[in-house]
Amino acid sequence: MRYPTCAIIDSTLREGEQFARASFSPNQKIQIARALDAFGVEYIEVTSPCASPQSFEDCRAITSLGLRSKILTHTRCHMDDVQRALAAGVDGINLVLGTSSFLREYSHGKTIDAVIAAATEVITFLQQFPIEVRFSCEDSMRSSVDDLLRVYRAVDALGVDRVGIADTVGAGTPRQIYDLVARVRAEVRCGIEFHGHNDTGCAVANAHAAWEAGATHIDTTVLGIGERNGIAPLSDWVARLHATSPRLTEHYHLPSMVALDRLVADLIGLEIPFTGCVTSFCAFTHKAGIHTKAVINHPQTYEILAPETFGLTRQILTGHRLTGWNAVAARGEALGVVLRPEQAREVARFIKAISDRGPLNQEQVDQLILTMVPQPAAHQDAFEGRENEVNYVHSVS
Ligand code: HCA
Ligand code: CU
Repeated sequence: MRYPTCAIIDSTLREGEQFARASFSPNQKIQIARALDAFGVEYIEVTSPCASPQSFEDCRAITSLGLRSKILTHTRCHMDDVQRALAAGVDGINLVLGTSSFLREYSHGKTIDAVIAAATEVITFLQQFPIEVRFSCEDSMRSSVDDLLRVYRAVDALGVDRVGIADTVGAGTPRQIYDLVARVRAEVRCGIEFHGHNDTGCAVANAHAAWEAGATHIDTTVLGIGERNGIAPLSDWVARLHATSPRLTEHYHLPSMVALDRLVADLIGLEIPFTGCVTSFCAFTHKAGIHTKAVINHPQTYEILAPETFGLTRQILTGHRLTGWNAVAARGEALGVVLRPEQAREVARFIKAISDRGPLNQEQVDQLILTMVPQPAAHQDAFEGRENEVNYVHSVS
C-alpha cells in the first residue's frame, strides 16, 4: 500500500496550554516554538489571541520569530476573533465550532444551518487574506454524519484549505475513525486534519487510522498534553509513522525528539511517561535473558524501531534474576573479558541467586565478572578503558 504524506500540526502551545499542569511563560512558549521548529513540525498551533491580553502578545512574538514551521492560531468562528488573529500575523487560522447535539444544546445553541451561516461569514471574509483556513467540527465523533458532511461540503465549497475532524472526548475507535475520514475524503477536495483525544487510550491508533483513510494533517502535542489526559503525543505519533513508513519521517530531526519531550516535561514538572514509544527511559531497554540473547544476536528481533535513528542506544540489563548468560558474556566482552559459555553460565547462575534478594547495579555485575573470570594481565591491559566503546550495555539503576 502506498501512503500519502502527512503533516504534523503540533498544538502544544494551544491544546497543551489547556493541560492541567501547563502555564507557559512568554519565554517558555518561544523556547517550545523554537524546539518544535528545529524538530521540523510543519505547523505550530497557538492559543487564540483573544484568550487573554498576554495570549495576543505571545502569538505575535511567535509569528515574529521567522520560523520555518507555519504558525496557526485556533479561534472560535467569530469575526472578532479572526480579526484579532490576523492582527497577530499568523500564517493560518484553525476555526472550530461544535456540531454534536451536546455542544449544540449545552454550549453554543446553534442549529446546523446556523453553524453553516457562521462558517460562511467568517470563511468568506478570510478568503481575501493570504493565509490558510481550516474549519473543524468539534466533537465530530458524536455528531450526525449527515450533519458533518453538510458542514464539510459547505466549507469545502467556500475554499477552505482543510476541514478538521475532532474526536473531542476520545470516543472513536480506529475503525470508526477510518470510516468517517474515508466518508469525508470522498466528499471534499481540501485537506483533512484529525485531532484525537486520548480518553480511552486510542489517540495514536486513531490518528494512524485517520491517516490511512486519507487525513493529510495530524494534530499532536509534546507528551500528549491537553485537556484531561490530552491527545496524540508527538513522539509516539512519529514513532508510529516511522514504523509504518520511514520515508514520511525523514524530514524530521529525529535525534532531537528526546530533548523536545524533556524540555516540555521539565516545564510542566513531570517525568517523560515510561510508556513513551521512543523517549521513555526504558523504550530501548531489554531485560529477560531470552530477549537479551536475541537482541544481542540481531536487535530487530525485539525492536521495531532502531534506537540509533533517534540518537539513542539500547540498554541490556544484566543484574537481575531474569538475566541470561549471553547478556553476561556480552557485558564481559564490553569490559574486555572473554567469557567461555560455561563461565558466562556460572556468572549468570550466581547473579540469579543473589539478585533474588534484589537487583544488582552495573558496577556490582562488573565486579562479579572481573572477579569470577580472571583474565591474563596482558589481555586486561589491552582492553583497559575500552568499556565505553560498547554502548549497549548499561546499568540496572
Ligand atoms: C477545544 C476543543 C478541541 C478543538 C479541536 C479542533 C477538540 O479545546 O477547543 O479544533 O479540531 O478537541 O475538539 O481541542
Ligand atoms: Cu482537543
